[in-house]
Amino acid sequence: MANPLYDELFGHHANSDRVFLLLTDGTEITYDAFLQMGAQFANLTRQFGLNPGDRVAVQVEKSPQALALYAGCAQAGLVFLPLNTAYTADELDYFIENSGAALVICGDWAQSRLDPIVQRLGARLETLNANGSGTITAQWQACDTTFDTVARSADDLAALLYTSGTTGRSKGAMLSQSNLISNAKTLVQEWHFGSNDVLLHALPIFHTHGLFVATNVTLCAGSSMIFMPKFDCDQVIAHLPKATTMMGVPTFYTRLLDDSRFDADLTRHMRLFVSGSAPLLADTHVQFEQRTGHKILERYGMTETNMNTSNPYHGDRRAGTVGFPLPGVELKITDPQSGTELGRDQVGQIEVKGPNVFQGYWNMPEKTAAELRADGFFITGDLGKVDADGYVHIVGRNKDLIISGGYNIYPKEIELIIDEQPGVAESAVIGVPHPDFGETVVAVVVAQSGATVDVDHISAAVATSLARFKHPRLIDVVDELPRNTMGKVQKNILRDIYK
Ligand code: MCA
Ligand code: AMP
Repeated sequence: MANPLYDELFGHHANSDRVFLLLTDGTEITYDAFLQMGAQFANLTRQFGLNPGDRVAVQVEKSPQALALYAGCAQAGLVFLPLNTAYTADELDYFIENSGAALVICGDWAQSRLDPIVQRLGARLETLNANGSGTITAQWQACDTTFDTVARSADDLAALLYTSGTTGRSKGAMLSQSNLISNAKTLVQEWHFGSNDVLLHALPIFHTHGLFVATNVTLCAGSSMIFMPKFDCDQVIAHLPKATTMMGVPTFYTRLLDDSRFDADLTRHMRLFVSGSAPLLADTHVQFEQRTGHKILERYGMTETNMNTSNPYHGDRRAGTVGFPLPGVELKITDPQSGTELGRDQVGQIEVKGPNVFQGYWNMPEKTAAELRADGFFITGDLGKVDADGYVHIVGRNKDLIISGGYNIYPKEIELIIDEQPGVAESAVIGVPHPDFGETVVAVVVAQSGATVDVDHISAAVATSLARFKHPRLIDVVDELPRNTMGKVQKNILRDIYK
């Protein structure tokens, strides 16, 4: 029966003995072996009583089995909900409750903290560890390696990915099957992926970049991936000779450039390096070309939209730009106040429309309406312009967002916790330049009159609630925050002071 996502990305590899995953210990996993794992998981979900459309929340370390959960969900018509392994119990509680996930899969390390949450919410908890062990493994190994693919339509939901919001509450971006398929096909074409490609995959698989860009493109093209547990410079340098392409966040490339072994010889055989998720400094682009002779191809995307623009494969890859709208994607620059479209070289908010644009936020119609216009244009919250040659430049953000090492951090989420702490009158959380992560988090705190603020207490409170990558690296107590005449905190002044 038809299930476009499964058929287009996975199903056509059935019985293929081509290598899909190359692990760092030399193990090779064929497409067929991978699909069998996925089918076993799909069978298991049926035994668990899950029905098409149910959400499966997954907070597990990167492994072939973890990726097979995605294949199994696609085949069984379940909605895949991957979660950052850094998220704390507080964060997970919200995602599980908000999504109404029927099944939650986590590593052994997270079981005790998730148990009370899933019990309260009436979900089922299973475990899967990085080495493939876990409560789920024995059960799925007893399952059939074939599964009758559940019929779905291209409009059905394939995945729910949570993205933080300016109000501090995360929103589940609903991605349909056709959102994912259309983008994967476009990227395969635009970046010339073929079955002979070997992608070096060092990204996490719980976000769009590692899952829907890197993995879906590989699946769509029938290529192979060198599947690394995480980014590690030594490992990347050791395995690069077997790769033809690599995708990464800017931090990957700056870390590689800091290593003298990364040079033209090591990369001579490579055909493509792609960067995204955060701005690639023009300086990094230039340094990379000088060192290796390769021009990094920078592209621009979002959780809500997958990829929107890309520098050209053939043609001039311009540093400091994110290239042209992808085929089928309309992009316009509008005035943030009036919504009127602006002309070439004028800076405004970036809006996009196309088959890649999501279906709205899960159970949040008012947030959907605020960002997704009735005519299909999505207001990205990024500020940019289109230059005379048609290249898109991202020049800033209309949303209060920090991007650290490719992870998004919404200041409001941190401010809400700091403001609740004893003696705190108010706080402002900002991003400041960081040589490794691009940006890092600084919290500026004002004490209530006559009170003293305990910075260690604030750190501990933030650590209890929020993932490590969101923790302020500096908490500074000041007398007052700079404000404009309207009384709004001027974060630009704070950014200048703390940079
Ligand atoms: C780890 N830490 C971080 C980050 N990662 N802190 C801030 N920002 C981060 N990104 C913490 C660790 O918990 C650790 O804490 C300390 O910083 C140093 O860790 P380190 O070992 O240096 O980090 P790492 O494990 O090497 O990780 C850095 C990384 C990783 C490799 C850059 O963050 C990463 O893989 N980032 C990729 C993110 C990504 O895939 N984004 C795509 C989102 P402690 O102090 O306790 O030791 S999708 C997206 O944005 C859109 C759609 C798009 O366009 O792609
Ligand atoms: P997320 O919603 O977590 O997927 O993050 C999407 C955001 O990352 C975008 O709205 C941009 O602000 C940022 N982003 C992604 N790619 C780029 C890029 N190439 N240059 C600058 N910012 C980027």
